[in-house]
Amino acid sequence: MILATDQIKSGMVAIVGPPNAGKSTLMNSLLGQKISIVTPKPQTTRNRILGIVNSSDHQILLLDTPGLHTAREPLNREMVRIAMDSLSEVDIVLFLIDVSLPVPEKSREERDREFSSWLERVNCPAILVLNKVDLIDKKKLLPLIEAYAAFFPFKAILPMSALKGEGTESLLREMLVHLPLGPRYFPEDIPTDASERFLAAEIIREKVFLKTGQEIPYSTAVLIESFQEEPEKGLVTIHAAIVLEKDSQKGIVIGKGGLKLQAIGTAARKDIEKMLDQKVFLKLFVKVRKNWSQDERFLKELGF
Ligand SMILES: Nc1nc2c(ncn2[C@@H]2O[C@H](COP(=O)(O)OP(=O)(O)OP(=O)(O)O)[C@@H](O)[C@H]2O)c(=O)[nH]1
Ligand SMILES: [Mg+2]
Repeated sequence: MILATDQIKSGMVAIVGPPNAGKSTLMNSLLGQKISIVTPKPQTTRNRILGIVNSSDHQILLLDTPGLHTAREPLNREMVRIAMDSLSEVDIVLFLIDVSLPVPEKSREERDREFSSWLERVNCPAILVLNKVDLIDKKKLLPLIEAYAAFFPFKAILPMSALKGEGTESLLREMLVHLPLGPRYFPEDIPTDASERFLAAEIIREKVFLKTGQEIPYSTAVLIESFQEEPEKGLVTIHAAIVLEKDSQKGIVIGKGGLKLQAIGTAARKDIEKMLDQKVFLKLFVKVRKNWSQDERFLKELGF
């Protein structure tokens, strides 16, 4: 039984906002370690990913979510559903936007309508995070803050550079003001509930995003086919499939003489070794599953 005296500030905080705003970067920055993958391409995060921030007097369960956008395709609709569901299941919503993105006058109304339709779902304290302030002239901040304060009753509007870790302390303080008292839900030494298999697949997907252009990232899924640990050798052997949508995409991912796939494999192996703190033997296969992102059954296999 948990006694009232054991209670700390604890609860769930969803990080939501448009694609590429820096949600995953912020989650990693608050955690002090990399759990969520980050790339310069929008729609990198596809699932809800838990990151657990611990201290003696609080435990914050951060949920990194896929970017909110107007989605038509089945995979994107699932991603947006995951993010939207998070809005009504948490104690605090961090709504994160990229303030370095210019919004042309003619798109402003549309953008505001879109934001309103997302914020309508929020029934808990919401904090607006103005991210990427390292990229703008600080003089632009005050008018932005005033405009957003009139737009929605945010509990706070905080400038931030998630990349540089600037503003995270004020954000932490603000979150603690609005978090309820509760138990410590997870042991203190666990940074996420995601499995090592899931995180390994995400790292491989990140390298595909970083090393290929155009449509390939959005046509890529990664399935871990086997994950074998040999503790006595300090070695983990992972077989993973990079799943593409069309035959014509295979050559692009494999590259001339297999060089592209090799580069993806080497970069992924290094990060997975860091995560597991063990030597890793990573074997990548490239497979085609025609139009997998439209295939409800395959999306279920991927955990949607
Ligand atoms: N200059 C600058 N770049 C940032 C900042 N925060 C994030 N970025 C960059 O913005 C890009 C997107 O960051 P992510 O953290 O992947 O963004 P996201 O909101 O999780 O994106 P999705 O998962 O695609 O929705 C990456 O290239 C980051 O390095 C910031 O404060 N300043
Ligand atoms: Mg992300």
